[in-house]
Amino acid sequence: MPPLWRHDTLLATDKADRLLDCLEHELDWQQPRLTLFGREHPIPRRQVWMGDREARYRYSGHDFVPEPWHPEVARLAERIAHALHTFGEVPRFNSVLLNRYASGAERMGWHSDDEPELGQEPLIAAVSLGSERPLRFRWRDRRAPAFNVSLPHGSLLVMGPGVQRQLQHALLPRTGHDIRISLTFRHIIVRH
Ligand SMILES: O=C(O)CCC(=O)C(=O)O
Ligand SMILES: [Mn+2]
Repeated sequence: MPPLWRHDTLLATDKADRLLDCLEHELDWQQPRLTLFGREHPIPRRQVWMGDREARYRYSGHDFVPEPWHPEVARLAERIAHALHTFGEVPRFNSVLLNRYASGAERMGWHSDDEPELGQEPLIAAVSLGSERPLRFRWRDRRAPAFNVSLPHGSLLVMGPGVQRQLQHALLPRTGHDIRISLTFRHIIVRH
């Protein structure tokens, strides 16, 4: 698996349109509050955490109990597993974080998806729907310039081995953008 791999047309436009509409209206989008430098703020986007019941996850200091799989999202997870088959063994995605950005003002700050529940070398598969916005990457040690990866409607971006360890990513605010939904599929190590 290459570190970053993009498939621009995982979903044809009409399928991506239908999925965007379905997720926008059928999910119970949440806007949790997070504490940053001692002050509470609502996150600048909405989200739904979904997956197997035992795939619990701590994210920015909060414990998330996943919503049950929406059938369309479960189908998409299978579709991704199929697209990744050429690379050999693919983890079973047992959870997904869905992010909904109503406009270009909504965003996600710099981070790596490196929570211990994701294991040493996580493989994260991100599907983008709606307004095309770049995901910006920067090296943790600043050894090379930051760069953008463009995420078209219906595309898949896989962040493979080394990406979370060496890079951070962010969805920066931009003027003139419409709704965008991303689905970041993950494999959480379940501890009993
Ligand atoms: O919306 C995006 O493409 C980025 C989402 C992301 O980084 C995440 O869910 O961890
Ligand atoms: Mn991320």
